[in-house]
Amino acid sequence: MIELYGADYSVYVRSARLALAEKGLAYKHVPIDVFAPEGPPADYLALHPFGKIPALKHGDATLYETVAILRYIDEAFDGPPLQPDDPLGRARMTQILSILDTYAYRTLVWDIFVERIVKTRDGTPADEVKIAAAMGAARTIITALESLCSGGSFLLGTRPSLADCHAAPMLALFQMAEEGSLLLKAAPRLSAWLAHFATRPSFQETAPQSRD
Ligand SMILES: N[C@@H](CCC(=O)N[C@@H](CS)C(=O)NCC(=O)O)C(=O)O
Repeated sequence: MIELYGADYSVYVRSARLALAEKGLAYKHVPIDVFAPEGPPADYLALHPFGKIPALKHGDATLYETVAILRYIDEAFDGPPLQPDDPLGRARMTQILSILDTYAYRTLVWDIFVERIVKTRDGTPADEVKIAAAMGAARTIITALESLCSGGSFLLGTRPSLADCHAAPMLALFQMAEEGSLLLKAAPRLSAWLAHFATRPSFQETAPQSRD
């Protein structure tokens, strides 16, 4: 039995859920709200000492850090492979995963999507200075991903990989902000990939039900 801990509003949890769905694996989703006023339950820290989501349990094995979870999902179970066969393809996949974690998450999700969409939902004004300051980095991220995108149906060619699973949740939120939509329009391969990936059953099944 696989157990995945986390909230469906989280882009990182959605990456893991996308990999599980693309692999065709059944799992139990255990909700953990890291943004609850009282924080995550104290016993969750035994699974994730940094108190982030997701974490995964499989038998006696426990894992945290999404990229480690993604690799485990792909390598420990049967199902369609979610990593390229060749060394350069695998290196490109790792490069994209690293760009997403190191540069994209904070800039695209927190500095732009959360400011422009989440904060303004309840009437709080967006921090325009923060958004403007993030735009240079956002442009660099989108340009880099556009140049790494193969132009096929998936980021890296003709079958889905962990790169798609990790990139789609972040870019889908970014695109909801007008700044994201404009930058993505100038990246035709990346936009076409995102539009295509968004039609996959895995993406539709993992749409956030609660808050983004
Ligand atoms: N490095 C972690 C990052 C996970 C992460 O930041 N998750 C967010 C939700 S999308 C979180 O738990 N945030 C809670 C917080 O920052 O307090 C991973 O790769 O899993």
